This record gives sequence, C-alpha cells and structure tokens, in this order.
Amino acid sequence: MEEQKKPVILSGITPSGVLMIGHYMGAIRNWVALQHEYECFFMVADLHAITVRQTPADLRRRTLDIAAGYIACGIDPDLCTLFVQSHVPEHTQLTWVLNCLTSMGEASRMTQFKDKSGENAENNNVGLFTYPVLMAADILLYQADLVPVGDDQKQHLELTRNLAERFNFRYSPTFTVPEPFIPPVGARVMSLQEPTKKMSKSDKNEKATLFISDTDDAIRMKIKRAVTDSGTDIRFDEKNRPGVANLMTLYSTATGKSNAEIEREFEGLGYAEFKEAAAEAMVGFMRPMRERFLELRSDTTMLNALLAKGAETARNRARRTLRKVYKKVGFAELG
Ligand code: ATP
Ligand code: LTN
Repeated sequence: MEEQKKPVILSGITPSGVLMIGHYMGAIRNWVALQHEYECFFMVADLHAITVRQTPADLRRRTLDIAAGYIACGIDPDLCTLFVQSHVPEHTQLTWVLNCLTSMGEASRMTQFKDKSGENAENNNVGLFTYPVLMAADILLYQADLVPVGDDQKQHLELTRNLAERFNFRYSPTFTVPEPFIPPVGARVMSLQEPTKKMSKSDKNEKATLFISDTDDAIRMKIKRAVTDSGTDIRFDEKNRPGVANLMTLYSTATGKSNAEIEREFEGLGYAEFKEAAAEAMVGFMRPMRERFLELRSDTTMLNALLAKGAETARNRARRTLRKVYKKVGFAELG
C-alpha cells in the first residue's frame, strides 16, 4: 500500500539571541508535539536576522545556539529537517519573484514593519520592508500546509496566503496555501522584570529572561527576584496580578499542575514560599535542556554535520518548487 503523504509544517526563529523559555513554551513545545504526525522543516532564520544590524561573530554563534537549542528542547533531527535559512539560496531567489508580486501598499500595511522601522531611523532599511516577503518564500518553497507562529506573525501569514493565491491565479496552481497554527493563549511567557511585556531573547535586562543556557543559580536568582505584585496570596489573575500569574504559568509547565491545584498547594502561604518552589521546579525542568544544549554546542563538527544534512534535504525540496516557479514566470531555460 502506498504510504500517505504527511502534511508539511515549516517554522523558524530569528537568531537575534539565545533561546529562552518563552520560545519553548510558545513555539518549540508545539513543534515537538507535531513532529511525529507532520513532515517538519524547522529553520534558523539568519537572513531575517540581518534586518537589524548584527555583529558578524555574534550572528554566527547565535545561529548555532538556536540550532542546538532546538534539539535540546526536543526536536529530533532524524524526524525533522533542521536547517539554516542562508544555507538554502532558493529562499532569496523566490523572495525576488514574490517581491515583484507584492504591492507597495500591502507591504506598507505590515504592522511589524511600521513598528520596527519606526523604532530608530538607523534601522530603516529595505530588508525590513521586504521581511514578510522573505517569510512567505520560506513557507511556500516547502509547500507548507501549516505554519506554527505567534500571534504577532499572523499578518505575515495572511500576506503569504495572498501571495500564494495570486501566483496560482496569475500563472497556474503551484503553491499550497498555508494555514496558520496559533498556539492557545496562556502559552505566552512574560518578562520576569516587567510582567506586562513578553519575555524576549533580546531584552536588555538579563534578569527578565530565562535562557536555556542559564545555570541553576541563575535560574534561582531570576525567579526569586522576579517582579511580583502587591498582593500576598497565590491566585491566578493575569490582569491584576501579572507577575504571579506568569510564575504560575512557568510552575505549571514544569510540574504539570493546573492553576487551581497550585492555588490549593499554596493556600495560606506567601510569595516567598511560592517563589522558592517555582525556582526549584524550573531548575529541575531546565537542567536537562541546558545539559543537552551544552553538549551539542561543545561539538561544532557534529552540529555542522547535522546542519549540512538538513540543508541538503531542504535544498532538494526548495529546488523543486523554485524550478517550477522560474519556468512559469518565463525565465528562459538553457536546455
Ligand atoms: P526579538 O525580541 O529578538 O524580536 P523574540 O525573542 O520576541 O524576538 P521571536 O524570535 O520573534 O522572539 O519568536 C520566535 C517564536 O517564539 C515565535 O513563534 C514567538 O511567538 C515565540 N515567542 C517569542 N517570545 C515568546 C514568549 N515570551 N512567550 C511565548 N512565545 C514566545
Ligand atoms: N518572522 C518569524 C520567524 C520566521 C518564520 C518564518 C516563522 C522567519 N521565517 C517562516 C514561520 C515561518 C518571527 O519573527 N517569529
């Protein structure tokens, strides 16, 4: 019997910092759960990273950090195609074709572009403008059916769908029109220092973020110094008590306990006892990730071999799509 083709998933993270617990909870945890049922492509989006000025040595190091981080968080390179975006030149090649299909108006409406280009004049580059088109190329090259992304990337997914439909209509059916896969609310981890802001790998204040490379003591220190609210009891109230609610989300992930169970566990106890327990739970939860991460990072030859294999698989797939696109657009073939 012919084996049924698995639906395709593609996603990626930009190497603008080290992986942190927010990536695990909001993104990679879902990827891990999906990797058996889907044909998965997970990439390190280094082409996207240079829309913000990067120090070359840092970019190089962080690219490998993110790749090792994926595996440390449970992505199995034997089940998934794990690769670095710049290793597959078809991404930039398809971007050009899609750029010529995108109107100035629709690119200008992207809220991430408006936010990021407005942040400082120095960073107002054309790459930032065409960032969502590159993202569309990432997705369409692999004929992805499903794209797990955070809420902030939903608009880029909508553009991707429009570009796929436009190309298919103008030429002939070529691209799969992808669906977004947005994780349920509650998957968002907030900054430990400003709990109304999301935890971010590029936060200037290191105490705000739990990185997967953090030592046991760093994790304990960050949780114990996490900003909490003026209340005293342990109750889940995201709106009025975002600091405690955030720590409860972390504790819940590490222990599998529900918010109601946590509230019962800490009834009559205060923030200090709760933080102590949350710190120990996170130390235990994150230790195996850190150990695996450090092990992978200490063997660059092995990591590069894995990425070379991933790039080859990705290129084979990407090349097939690009060849069709070039032909349909009317680029003359040599033979
Ligand atoms: P930066 O701050 O460098 O712009 P970031 O750290 O906010 O980036 P991204 O690289 O934009 O993170 O995010 C990659 C993926 O991880 C996205 O799917 C995003 O939704 C998810 N993610 C990022 N931060 C969090 C968070 N705090 N909680 C849950 N999910 C998150
Ligand atoms: N822009 C995304 C990262 C990203 C991505 C993609 C996600 C680049 N290419 C393709 C999904 C599919 C971000 O900032 N989170």
